[in-house]
Amino acid sequence: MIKRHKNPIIIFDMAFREKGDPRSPCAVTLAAMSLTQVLLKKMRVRPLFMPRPLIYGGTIKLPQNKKKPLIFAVSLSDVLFEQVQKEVKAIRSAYPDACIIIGGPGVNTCNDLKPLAAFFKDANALVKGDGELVIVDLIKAILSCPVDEEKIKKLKGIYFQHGRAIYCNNEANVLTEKQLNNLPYIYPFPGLKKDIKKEGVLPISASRGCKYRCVFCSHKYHPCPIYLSARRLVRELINIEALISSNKLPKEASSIGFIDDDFFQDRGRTIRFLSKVSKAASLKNKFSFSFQGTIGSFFKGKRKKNLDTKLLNLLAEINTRNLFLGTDGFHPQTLKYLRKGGYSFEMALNLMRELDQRNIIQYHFVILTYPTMSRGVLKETIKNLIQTLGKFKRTVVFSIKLSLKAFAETPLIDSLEGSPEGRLLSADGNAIKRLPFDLTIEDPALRRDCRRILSIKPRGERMTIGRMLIGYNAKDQKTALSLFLSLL
Ligand code: B12
Ligand code: SF4
Repeated sequence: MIKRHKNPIIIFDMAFREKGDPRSPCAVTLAAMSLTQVLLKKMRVRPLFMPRPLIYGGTIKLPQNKKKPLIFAVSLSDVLFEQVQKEVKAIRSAYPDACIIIGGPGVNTCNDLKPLAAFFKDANALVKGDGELVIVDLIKAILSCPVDEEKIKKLKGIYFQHGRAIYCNNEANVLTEKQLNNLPYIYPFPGLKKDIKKEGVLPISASRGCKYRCVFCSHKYHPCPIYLSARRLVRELINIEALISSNKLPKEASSIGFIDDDFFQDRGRTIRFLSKVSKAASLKNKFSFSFQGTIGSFFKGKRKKNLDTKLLNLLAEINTRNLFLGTDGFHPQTLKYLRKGGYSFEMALNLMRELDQRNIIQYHFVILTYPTMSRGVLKETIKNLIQTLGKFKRTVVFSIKLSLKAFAETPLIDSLEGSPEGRLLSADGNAIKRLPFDLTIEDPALRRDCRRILSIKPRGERMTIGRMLIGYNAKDQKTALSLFLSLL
């Protein structure tokens, strides 16, 4: 019989941030939440969540006098490639016997895990795709004495090195919709409670994957999206309500933040869920919601030209705090370049008007520049942004960074097979957009001026060029954009 080390401590070290990112770090990311729930259900584990990585001064409080196996779970995103490299090194040097496993979007986008593993020599394993499918077996195999290599050989989407033996399977783990719906419900970890109190919101991912194919998006491993059903979502709300009532979750957990790529892509499911919430007073009065989505999903009909008023009315009926929309392109040419999901700039404006009339706050992500953009298009884009803010000043806010930064090429991107140039334009779905100076920009004057703008120091108290315009009201955003335009 294989002997196994018992009661490992699993440390989720995922609270990375790019320098200057104003958002406060959360210790329990959704990956940590979901993986821990599965681990708790299937084996005795003690999860710890690091709100700050070691390289940023984070510390870990381990139980004293008890030598238990340590397993570090780290998420890699391509933007933070170098930081994760440093963190993995720091973990290895502080805890030489620990087992380090890396997963996350940066691993999921890699065709071949072998070259990626070469950049993380201190890690023991890489996991590609939905971690819930392999995490338990992988950890059990690692804890076996000796390591259960037969078990590891059977796992998908794994790179594992043990002595001289290397196991590499490049087929990503992909949950089926049924498996997604059978994942455990939210569990009130102390770290999660702290995060919810601090952020004032409980994040939920109600789907995996996206049906669109924007040019910059680099995190797809699901061939088609899968969704939590309306029924499961309602049950999750009932579960959350019970946890709040019994003080197991703070009251702030009633502010739900759906962080899906696009919550609205399956219209039937969305309408069913929103209708159920609007009809059940207990849910309608207790919860408020924010959603992430894209413009295209608010249109219906054969050619997707008609605004979906039923959907819009339901959003207005329930307590919708705000919508985060990946509008991205504020110029027809930009939308075309970005290959945004089948909508025109005019359709985006129509949706903004309808949301404005319903008094729904709308945050629009903006990608300001793209590799082949001309100076003229950049100027028109900024004019469009200013006009839009003027038209819908009650409800529209942009999430945009006015600095135009060079894109640091990462070895990870190099390893993407046959990447079209466009993929080098990175968008994090949040705010920081980068201009890859290493690609051809048609207009040499624009290139020169972008560099000039970058060197400008902030003027006045809140006038920011080269900073993120998040949390600014429409008036301040308008002023900053006008200044930016005057410099072009
Ligand atoms: C919400 C979100 C955030 C939130 C997270 C809030 C929270 N409480 O979790 C905030 C705002 C903090 C955030 C920050 C950042 N984000 Co973000 N974010 C997202 C978003 C929209 C959802 C992520 C999510 O929770 N998904 C649901 C969970 C369950 O899926 P998952 O994270 O992929 O995890 C699964 C697998 O990847 C795997 N896995 C993940 N980690 C690990 C670790 C181990 C050990 C194992 C075994 C498996 C495993 O198993 C998990 C379960 O199946 C995604 C887009 C998306 N839909 O994924 C972008 C996304 C992940 N973000 C991205 C980026 C770039 C960032 C930032 C780097 C931004 C920045 N410039 O600082 C930071 C990095 C934060 C970090 N520590 O990694 C990119 C990553 C691109 C890439 N290819 O690397 C994405 C894909 C957006 C995009 N389309 O470009 N983000
Ligand atoms: S950027 Fe958003 S909408 Fe576009 S493909 Fe990626 S997840 Fe989907």
